[in-house]
Amino acid sequence: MSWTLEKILEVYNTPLLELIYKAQQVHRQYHTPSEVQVSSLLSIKTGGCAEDCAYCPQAARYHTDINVHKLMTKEEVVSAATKAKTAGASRLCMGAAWREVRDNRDFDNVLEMVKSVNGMGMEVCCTLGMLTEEQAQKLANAGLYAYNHNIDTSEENYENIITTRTYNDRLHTIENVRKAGVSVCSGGIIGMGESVEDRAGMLLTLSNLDPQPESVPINALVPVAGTPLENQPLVPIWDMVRMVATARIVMPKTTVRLSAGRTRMSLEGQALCFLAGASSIFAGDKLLTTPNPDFNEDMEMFKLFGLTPKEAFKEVAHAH
Ligand code: SAM
Ligand code: DTB
Ligand code: SF4
Repeated sequence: MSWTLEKILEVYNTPLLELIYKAQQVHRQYHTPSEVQVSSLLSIKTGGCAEDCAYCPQAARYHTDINVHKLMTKEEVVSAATKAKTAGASRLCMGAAWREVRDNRDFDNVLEMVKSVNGMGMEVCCTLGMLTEEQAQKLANAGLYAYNHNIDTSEENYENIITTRTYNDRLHTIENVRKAGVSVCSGGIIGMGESVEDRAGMLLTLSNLDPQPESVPINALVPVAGTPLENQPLVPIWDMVRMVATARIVMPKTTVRLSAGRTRMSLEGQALCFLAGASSIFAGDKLLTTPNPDFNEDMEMFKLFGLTPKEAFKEVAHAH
């Protein structure tokens, strides 16, 4: 099915309970409703980034209170991965505050980290900024499972959020990841002051990728002091539910991740997001630089809702 902006807006604006019901129907057709993919985030290089992403505490130009550090060692990464795996995460996502990957020693070290974590039987994901086709291939050869590269918002709204690169730069990296045979993870953020059309526009771009991304993270902005978006009001949970449900309906096979912003969501709110088709979370008490509910809290939530963490390397159950 090929979506248009109008059709996506119509889905987004469906009466709320009707929308959740429709999304849940699609969800059950393509996914096992009790399974949730659990990823753990690790910031392997924090802060000092040259880009001007208005939401980001790691951009060097904003004065934020974060613990800036250079690239971690492989040993530090393996120890963090072991902890995450023991706690129940099947995927480790390593993030670096880089504009793009450069062909230097740091990149060679990242390739070694990917090999090690893959060797532990975990799915390895990286988010390192822009990549060339060759770099994507090197990551694939090292055993990379997925690459995260968000488009963040609509094409029209992009320059209001980021000026140091273009929407096309983003799409180009996603293409390079695809060519290397690595699973694509791409989504965005709501609560940055965007319009409903921008939200639908972002989903339109993602749904038009061929094939559609295997995973789509939906983040609620975490406003960080010192960034241009520090005073943005809290995203209503209903917007999050609508966004998750719409992503679920327009990209039926995709894993929709209820990503940043969960510390300010109630359990009831999160339950509605799972009903609306979210089937993945970031677990562990830290996202990249900001707080997240801790593992035990999330396992309690899973128990309460009757959810179980999905094993590594298991395909989503596709309907025929
Ligand atoms: N530098 C790389 C890049 O930009 O692709 C990788 C790391 S970057 C921090 C990964 C993603 O985190 C961004 O694309 C954005 O969607 C999300 N993100 C960053 N800061 C955020 C915030 N304050 N609230 C919600 N999401 C955020
Ligand atoms: C994604 O979409 N969200 C994650 C992950 N991909 C890399 C990052 C969220 C970051 C939230 C702000 C922070 O902790 O710095
Ligand atoms: Fe840098 Fe990524 Fe943050 Fe943008 S989102 S400032 S590219 S770390």
